[in-house]
Amino acid sequence: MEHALQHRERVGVQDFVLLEDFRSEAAFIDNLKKRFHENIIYTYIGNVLISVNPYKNLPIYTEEKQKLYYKKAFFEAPPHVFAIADNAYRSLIYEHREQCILISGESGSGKTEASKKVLEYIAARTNHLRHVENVKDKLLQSNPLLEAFGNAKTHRNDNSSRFGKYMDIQFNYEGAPEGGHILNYLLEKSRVVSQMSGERNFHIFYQLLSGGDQELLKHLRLQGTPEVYKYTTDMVTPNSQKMNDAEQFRTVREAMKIIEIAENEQTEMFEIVASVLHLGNVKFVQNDKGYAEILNHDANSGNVAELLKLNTTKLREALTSRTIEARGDVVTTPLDLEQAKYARDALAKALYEKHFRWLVSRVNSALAPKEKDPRASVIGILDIYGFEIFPKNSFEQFCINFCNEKLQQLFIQLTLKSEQEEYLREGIEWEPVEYFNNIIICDLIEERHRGIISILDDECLRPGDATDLSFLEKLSQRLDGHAHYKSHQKVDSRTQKLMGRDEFCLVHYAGDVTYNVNTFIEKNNDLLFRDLQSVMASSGNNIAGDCFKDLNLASKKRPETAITQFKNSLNELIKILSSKEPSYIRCIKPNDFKTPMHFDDKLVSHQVKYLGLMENLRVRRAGFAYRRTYEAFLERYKCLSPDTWPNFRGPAREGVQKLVEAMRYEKEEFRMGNTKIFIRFPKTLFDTEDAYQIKKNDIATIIQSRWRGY
Ligand code: AD9
Ligand code: MG
Repeated sequence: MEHALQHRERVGVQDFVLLEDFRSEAAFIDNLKKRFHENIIYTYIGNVLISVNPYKNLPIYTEEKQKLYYKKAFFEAPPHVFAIADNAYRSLIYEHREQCILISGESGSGKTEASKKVLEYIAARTNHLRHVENVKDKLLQSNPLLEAFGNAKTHRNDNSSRFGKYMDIQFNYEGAPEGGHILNYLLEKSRVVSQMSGERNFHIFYQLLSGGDQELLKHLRLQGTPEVYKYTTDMVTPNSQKMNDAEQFRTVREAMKIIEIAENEQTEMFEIVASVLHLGNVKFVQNDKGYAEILNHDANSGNVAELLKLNTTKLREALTSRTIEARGDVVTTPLDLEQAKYARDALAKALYEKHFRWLVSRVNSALAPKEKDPRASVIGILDIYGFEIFPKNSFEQFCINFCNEKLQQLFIQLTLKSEQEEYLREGIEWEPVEYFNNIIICDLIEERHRGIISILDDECLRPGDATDLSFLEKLSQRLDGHAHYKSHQKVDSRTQKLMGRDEFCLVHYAGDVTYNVNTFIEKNNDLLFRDLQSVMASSGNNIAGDCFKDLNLASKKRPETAITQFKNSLNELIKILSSKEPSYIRCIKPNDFKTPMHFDDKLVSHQVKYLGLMENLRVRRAGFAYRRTYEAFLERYKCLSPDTWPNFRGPAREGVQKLVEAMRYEKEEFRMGNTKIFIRFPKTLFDTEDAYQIKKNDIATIIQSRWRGY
């Protein structure tokens, strides 16, 4: 038999709180690595779960393993995503506190897989309950469906989510799931028209081309392989991948069935997907006046018009000219080649993105509970892109990193700050832990009238000659000297290179990121020419028509810019999350090669830093794991001492004092606050709980026997 010490030497500690050298990052990483090589991918920091992507299937998600976590406290079974799910579920059902599970980590670290495991666990966990027909299937099947349309192969992840997702699972008073709701964030729509070499467009294009049956493909006027279509041509798809795509297509169709998307709706969806492919192949020629034209026999624009039931001539006109209203006059100006290509790509992106939004709302209507339930409560799961630092960072990275600043701020508020404030309030003696509050960076980005977003919006709305560079100029004028802003005259601290003239750098909580302002204005304006909008609104394809109808063409008011929309939806999200009790899953990617058993210390160290794990551990170590009000504690555990059973007459605090004496708590195990008892180690509380369970069973026997008249 292996000695306990040897075992610990081999597999490390399951909670970093138990690490002797808890201030050392090297020891932290060593512990993760040891466990990783033993195929143990989960470790706690208190109630935060750290997960390292194993890049292989481990036998840890079976039904048996699931059962291991039913109603279990954290220390009673090895760390696991199921434990997080079970705790959240129990807190919701028994203590009536709404929950959210926040999953973060960089691309490929395992966030989406973790979120699916939570969902699967909850589905299994509630099997014994009378449940609403099909609702679990719908919840589970929403994943493959949305992934087909919203995920793509990237360098970092073969199944990378290109949108952020927050999903509420709604439970009835019995604890059975009765519905759900999804919010989606910022689909990376630029991927529709171009991808980095070696990456792919969204899965659905390839799935449809490889898996669609002859009849469907004929109807969609699609022939051949992805290489034929400009938007999917960049990567040659190997045969094995094609088979996989075809297989996935069957899964998607199955999911559509379960979500109850009718056959005719499905056809309309595929007509839209196919139209995007045809649009990409629309070619423009230059006429003798130097303007763009689409040849009459161009089959691609004809296909789009046919599939979306549009007037072909109107579509061609809208792709090659632009109507502008100036002082009451309506003027139509022809587009040159560049402008026409821009208009075509803008239409493809808009069509795809609006269709994706439509799909999410379609899934939501399938997940909506049949009746309004005033007693419903929810567990939310957030699976959102992690912090990104690429060699070249653009508008998208700016949005994503802003999102991460906001989530870090929420983390600080929900854990670090509130933790320290509570000790203060309760008069508990303790050593404050230093932590960096990133609110200063959030303000730098989003403060009204002064922040980067305001400056960008002002520049976008300014009539005349606003350019990316004039935006950068304004940034530097207004923000130079800010501790977290570096203008392009400075040196990039990460690469030690002088920044380019079109770059600025933000000192994020997770590190310095240099952004290139190129296309900021265009992406933020997110303009689709009106002519294209009104053509699309006339589409006889119901979904496409619906997608574009909402846009109020008559309104003179400018629509909100992309970044302001994003900011607003993010602040909504933060509001939702703040009202819930959070659990955290922090995902780590062990290597850049998507391979098992390879643990890259440097890569992991970087993630440990920007996930703030060392800080997290320091706060946790310094603090008390559990706390309860004296009243609640006394009420639950009063049977554990004759002094307090069956009732204690006097202040609850004194009752609890009697209880801890009876339980022989050691001095360092607990503190008595103003209104609560604080317990330092989880085990202390669990021992107490065990004693309570034993006693409770005794008492139940006594009461039962009395009742039976024995
Ligand atoms: V991205 O930001 O959406 O690009 P994620 O979501 O963090 O990213 P994902 O969950 O998609 O990463 O995981 C990437 C791949 O790693 C998966 O497709 C699996 O092949 C692999 N993976 C992740 N977690 C596990 C796991 N627990 N067990 C086995 C895993 N494989
Ligand atoms: Mg993902």
